[in-house]
Amino acid sequence: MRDAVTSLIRNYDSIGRYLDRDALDTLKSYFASGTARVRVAAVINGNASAIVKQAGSRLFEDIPELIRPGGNAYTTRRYAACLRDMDYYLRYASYALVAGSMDVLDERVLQGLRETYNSLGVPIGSTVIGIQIMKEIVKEQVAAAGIENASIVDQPFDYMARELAEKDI
Ligand code: CYC
Repeated sequence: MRDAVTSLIRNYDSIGRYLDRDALDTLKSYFASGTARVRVAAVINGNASAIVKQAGSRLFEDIPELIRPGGNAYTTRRYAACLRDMDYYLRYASYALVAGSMDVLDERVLQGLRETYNSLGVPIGSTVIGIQIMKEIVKEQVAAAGIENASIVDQPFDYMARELAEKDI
């Protein structure tokens, strides 16, 4: 698992070079957004269960078939599994935000996930919508907390959504 700094060092070490201008710019922008990253993580940590609950309600409002007989989130067990998955996405998004790297998402969340979802009939399109809804809720809360530089929030949610959806054959 890597963060923005360890990824950079690893790349430069592999070619035996000192950190050049590009590397220093990357580092500067990571450190400049550091306070915002930590503050966003604090907003997520402090509101995680409410965010997941609200996102679930919006998702099932938008796509009510999911919780009707035959829907993938029908039955209490699957409903709970769906909210649990949303909670995973939120928690790992907060890690990726702090790390300034999507590596943790690849390693801990996305690896093999599509295959699992496909074999269980979990609809990927609806999951992607759920991830986007969570992103919007987090952005609302981040804006309400007066955090500037909040553009960093999109990245992990968009990354998970894209990786889940795009590789769908
Ligand atoms: C199931 N979600 C699963 C399963 C895994 C994950 C492994 C199968 C095993 C289980 O039921 O627990 C996902 N597990 C993860 C992830 C991690 C992990 C991401 C990384 C930390 O360890 N169904 C819907 C909605 C969606 C949904 C669109 C919620 C957004 O209709 C989710 N996931 C869902 C459901 C199941 C599931 C309903 C249960 C499916 C079943 O057993 O039939």
